[in-house]
Amino acid sequence: MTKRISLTQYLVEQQREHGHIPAQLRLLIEVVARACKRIAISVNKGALGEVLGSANSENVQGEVQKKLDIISNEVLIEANEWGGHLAAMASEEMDSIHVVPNRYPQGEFMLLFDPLDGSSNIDVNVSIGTIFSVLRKVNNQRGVSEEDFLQPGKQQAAAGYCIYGPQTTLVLTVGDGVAMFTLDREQGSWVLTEENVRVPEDTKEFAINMSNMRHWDDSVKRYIDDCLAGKDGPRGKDFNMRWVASMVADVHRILTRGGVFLYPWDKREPEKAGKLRLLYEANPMSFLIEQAGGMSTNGHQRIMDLQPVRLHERVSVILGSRNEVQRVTDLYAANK
Ligand code: AHM
Ligand code: MG
Repeated sequence: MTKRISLTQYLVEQQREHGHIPAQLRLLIEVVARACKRIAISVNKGALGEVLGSANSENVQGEVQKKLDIISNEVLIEANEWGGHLAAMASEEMDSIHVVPNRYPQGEFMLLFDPLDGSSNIDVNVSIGTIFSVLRKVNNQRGVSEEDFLQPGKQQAAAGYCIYGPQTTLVLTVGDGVAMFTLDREQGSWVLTEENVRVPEDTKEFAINMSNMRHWDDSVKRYIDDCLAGKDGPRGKDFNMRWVASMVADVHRILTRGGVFLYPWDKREPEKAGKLRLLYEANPMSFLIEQAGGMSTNGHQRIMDLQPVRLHERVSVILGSRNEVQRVTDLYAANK
């Protein structure tokens, strides 16, 4: 029988052999993984758990919250606030940061998350997920403020997501490649099922919401037109298209077999930003994609170099197979 490596063993070995993971970070990742297990149970129950549907509330971005958005947010906060590994948390579903209450010790890390990404897919039984990002608190004073969270993505200490699909899979980077752990439901444990995940440099598959085509700018239009022209066009090959409308599912496919994902800025946006959130979605996914050998830009710049100015800031996202992302980014440069 092949030896099964648990998440705990993986983290202990990373800490021991490579020194990537200080003890607080190891605890943090284990706690997040445990919280994801609880979220997975709620997601699986669906209608039986009375967790489907809207919650009659809106988040800070004016989006209607689903019951499972709120449940997942609470699970993550409850699981993480008492362990002593965190100073504060920030979530797509909360207006402002959640500082660890005084009754608990304050840790050196800060956790950011989109508790349940792909909200439009919750009620229709399509894959959704939890995305998370970990930053170090850089100021040494006691207390933590929103500004402490405004760090470029390249400073992330760890990032990952858990996808609730046909399988429940936790995908993680601590800055030393990407590993995947599948939830063994009978044992209740995370088992290492993929290590050194690599995104192929080339692809014949793109992911974009085509219904927004009339709003795209010229660079994106040109790129997609060339793909659609197929093997008789300038690309000389036929392209396939996929769009799950859950970033976790689209990114998971790209980490598994390559591809390019675009949620670009479009002409409906008043400012030069896209739909996805820099701190909760774009940065953690960019960290994973880069660690797997892929590339991630906003069309002009590497996403992980961007200096955030606001907690809930949005950003244009183009990520995945290196040569495709480079191609889109070159088109932007040519259209300047
Ligand atoms: P959410 O965080 O409110 O769920 O929104 C983010 C999601 C992404 O998972 C996905 O890539 C995108 O929104 C889909 O948007 P659209 O419905 O415009 O295609
Ligand atoms: Mg989201």
